Amino acid sequence: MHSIDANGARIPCLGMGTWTLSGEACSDLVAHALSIGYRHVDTAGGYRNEAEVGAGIRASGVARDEVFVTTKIWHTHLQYDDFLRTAEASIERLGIGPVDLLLIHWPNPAVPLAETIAALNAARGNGLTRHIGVSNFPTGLLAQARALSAAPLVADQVEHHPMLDQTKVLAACRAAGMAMVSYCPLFRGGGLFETPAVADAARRHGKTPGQVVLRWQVQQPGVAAIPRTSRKERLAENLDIFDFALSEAEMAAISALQAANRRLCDFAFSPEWDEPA
Ligand code: 1BO
Repeated sequence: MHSIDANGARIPCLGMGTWTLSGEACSDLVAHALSIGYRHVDTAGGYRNEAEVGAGIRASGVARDEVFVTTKIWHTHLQYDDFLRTAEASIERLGIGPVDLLLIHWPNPAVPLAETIAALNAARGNGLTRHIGVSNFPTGLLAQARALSAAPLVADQVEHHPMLDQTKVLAACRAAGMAMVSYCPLFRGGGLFETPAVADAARRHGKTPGQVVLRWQVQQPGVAAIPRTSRKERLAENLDIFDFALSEAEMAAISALQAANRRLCDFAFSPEWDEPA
């Protein structure tokens, strides 16, 4: 598995997203993912499945230090004490010791960023996490967060797929030595798989459209992707992207689709996003 070196963190460039997974099915799927080679699992307090994700990791038998585990703190818990209490509760629920990466899940303008970044650094200092970062931070907020943080931020996890222009966030992450981690990386069901850029590349390489899109993700320096699925066969399909490469022309044709700039995850509490490049 290829990894990204990001300010001291080694982040496997393909991970398992767990948003919407729950119960025993979640634990089973996490254990299965690790058994077939996944080494990066993403969860969040807001997903309400940390206990199940932790159980799956423990059940897999894969050594803890071989798996890169991320969790995130929901935007309603960003005040200093609340943040630390919430982080401790997440670690407790996971039951696997410190996580590898702790993220602020969404910014919250009602809480001074300096206060939350101080708490994030304290969580690292207290040994709750090895590395820290942010999620859903557009470039302006990312710059502020970096300036406020004593420890380096290692990732910004954002929605990213060929139908959404995240050129500016990716450039900012690269300039800062950070990884950009793509959630909703496949834009599945949104018409992307039927575009000639994706469908033709899939035919040429004997791969599925989903594999082509994931390959497009991880072939970009500094990008990791965390597709989610509830199906075991899809887990295997998503992982099978390291035996082919897209040509420069194929990468460019898929990247050109970003002009559509369609976002799946936009909520009342979302920050003001970057304009397309
Ligand atoms: C609302 C959750 C978005 C991805 O973590």
